[in-house]
Amino acid sequence: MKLLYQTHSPFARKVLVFAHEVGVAHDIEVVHHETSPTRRNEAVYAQNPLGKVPVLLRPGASPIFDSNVICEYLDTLHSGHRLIPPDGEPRWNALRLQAVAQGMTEAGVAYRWETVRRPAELRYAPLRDGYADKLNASYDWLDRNLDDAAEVNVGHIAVATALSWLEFRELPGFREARDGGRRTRLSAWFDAFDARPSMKATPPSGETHD
Ligand SMILES: N[C@@H](CCC(=O)N[C@@H](CS)C(=O)NCC(=O)O)C(=O)O
Repeated sequence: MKLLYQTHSPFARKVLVFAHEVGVAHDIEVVHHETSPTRRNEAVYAQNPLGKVPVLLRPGASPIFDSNVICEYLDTLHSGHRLIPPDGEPRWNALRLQAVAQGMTEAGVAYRWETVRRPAELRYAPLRDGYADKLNASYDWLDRNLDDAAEVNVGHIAVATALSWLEFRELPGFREARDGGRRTRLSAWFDAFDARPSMKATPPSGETHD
């Protein structure tokens, strides 16, 4: 299989960390692609009408895209412990956690448009502040609600890769709360997760090309 990837995409990294965690990374050839809504990448558009990575190319089968869907697929390729719990509260907790992570990453991308990516005269500060609110509220929610005692699941992978990217891009930080307090539980959980071999094997790097 080939994974259309980007070394600085949190969504693509989520998929690759997942692949490492379930033991299928050795079956995947990682191919870096630059993508941006302002710079069309024909090779990516040929596989995904949204022009976004990650995309998983399977021999003799159709491409799969969106990190959530690729993770679902990868979870069918192994016989070990499922990282997407099949049913019950563990499933809803894992998927809810993944949804928060997706939303944080999307808010982070949007925040960057309003701070560094858009030409200065087109930036809109209220929108930037609105996205910062979403990030801070999500960090607070995670500090209270992250099920750090549960077995590793897709939600944990999504949150860890999101937080790592938010820190890599120096976006509003998750360690310090706005009232000056520290989100110690979330920080400790992240630092422990970040030490896993799957995270160490997939360090983020590179700049965005718009
Ligand atoms: N919901 C998608 C988001 C993927 C995404 O936004 N990828 C970014 C890279 S971080 C991208 O390729 N953006 C190009 C664009 O927006 O045109 C997923 O979870 O895979």
